[in-house]
Amino acid sequence: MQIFLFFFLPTQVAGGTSIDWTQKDRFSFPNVSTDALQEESFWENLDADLQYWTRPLRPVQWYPGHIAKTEKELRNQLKLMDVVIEVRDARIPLATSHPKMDLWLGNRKKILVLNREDMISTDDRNAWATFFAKQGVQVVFANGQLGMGTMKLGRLAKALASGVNVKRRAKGLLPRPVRAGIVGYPNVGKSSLINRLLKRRMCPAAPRPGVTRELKWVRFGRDLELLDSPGILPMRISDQTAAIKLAICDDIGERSYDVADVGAILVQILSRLPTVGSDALYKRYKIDADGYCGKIFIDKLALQLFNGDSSQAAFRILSDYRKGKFGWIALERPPI
Ligand SMILES: Nc1nc2c(ncn2[C@@H]2O[C@H](COP(=O)(O)OP(=O)(O)OP(=O)(O)O)[C@@H](O)[C@H]2O)c(=O)[nH]1
Ligand SMILES: [Mg+2]
Repeated sequence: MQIFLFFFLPTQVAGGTSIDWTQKDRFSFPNVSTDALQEESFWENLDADLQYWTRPLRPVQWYPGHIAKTEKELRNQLKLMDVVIEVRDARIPLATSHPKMDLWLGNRKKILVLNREDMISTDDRNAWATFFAKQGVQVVFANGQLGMGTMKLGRLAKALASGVNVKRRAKGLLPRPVRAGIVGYPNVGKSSLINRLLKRRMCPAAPRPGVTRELKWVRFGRDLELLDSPGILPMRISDQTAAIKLAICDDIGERSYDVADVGAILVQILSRLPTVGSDALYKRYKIDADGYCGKIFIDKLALQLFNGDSSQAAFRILSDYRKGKFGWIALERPPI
């Protein structure tokens, strides 16, 4: 596929990529549909486009007091864990991967949870499953809202840590509950997963980042203890394309970004994405999108519905995306 694209795609232009699909009839590739090629090229170009679009913007950074306060405490607690459950947002598994996590965990046993599995397509899910399987990483797809995957997670955590009590018995000690720490970026669904597993609302959960502010131990039956933790982000996010994805997916505090800027970028993404495209945007808002200037689109929507308030217009588009009004759309695909 990559070889085809090499011959097929025209030059990359400043301001993103330009694909001249009028050329498509001049070539014919057996067994490769135009839609598949378009989609492939969209994913290949997305990060380069995002880099170009985010460069002039104020950097997105969010490191509120409660993260600064609990990060060190969490790092110390991680040393006591038998197993760590790292939760990521299935729409952006790379952008929700903390650059220091592996360092903090050392050779501690880890389970990777891709939560919000209901918010991605089966193709996305299969692609990530293959990607992580190749890396030898144990992945559980879960839904913290409805509970799918949580029983498996509980079972897996206990199974991975079973060696702890084998060692204790050998030393003549009584068995103790397995300790599992739940860690991850804000708003990815950590507390919801615990509540679903316990079938009780033991940990506060709500649709905004920064709800859990302190570490909290809860017990699941006689043999598993779970540590809920506040969402942790790096103090400085160096990759601003990742930061924009966090903003679009509501995984970073709202005060860290300009909602109009982020909404404009989302319009550009959606209008270029073959599975959405400007037709779907037109159908929903009755405004033409061209894939290059999301800001004009937002301004038009602001005049049409919000008395010229572009923040409100941008927020409408962001919340439509988050509610799946354009279909469930992931913002990342595994690197090839
Ligand atoms: N659609 C969907 N929503 C989910 C899923 N898991 C959690 N949610 C929702 O996402 C929101 C955030 O969930 P939380 O459990 O508070 O997330 P958290 O990771 O604990 O967030 P912080 O404590 O802020 O770090 C809640 O409104 C949940 O109902 C899921 O798998 N799918
Ligand atoms: Mg929480």
